[in-house]
Amino acid sequence: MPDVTLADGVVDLGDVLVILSVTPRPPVAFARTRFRVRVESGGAPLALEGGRISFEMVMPMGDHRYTLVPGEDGWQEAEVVLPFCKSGNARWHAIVEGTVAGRPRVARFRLDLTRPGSAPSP
Ligand SMILES: [Cu+2]
Repeated sequence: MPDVTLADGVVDLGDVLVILSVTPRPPVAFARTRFRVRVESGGAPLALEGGRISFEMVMPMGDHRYTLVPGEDGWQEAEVVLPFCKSGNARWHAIVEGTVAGRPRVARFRLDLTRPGSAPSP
């Protein structure tokens, strides 16, 4: 499963590629984070209809579902805020869903949230 914590991730679904890009990197818990999705075939962007992205982790952490809206350059995006799990587990899964060329598609990625204010003290 591609890790999008520090770089764009690509899932190859055979006939299409699903690319997920996160800003900023690494993503920080409780902070506004932009998730951008692009679907390509042969280097050309394809329309993703009904695009959405949801987030889950090992333990139930509430409902985190977002509708992807059109952004720049053929990307679709969502502004997301994710909590930091009290267990200390930073690992989340991002699930991108939608319809491409009439077929439902699902692509799964993983990411690790940075704990807010976790910069090392001097
Ligand atoms: Cu938790």
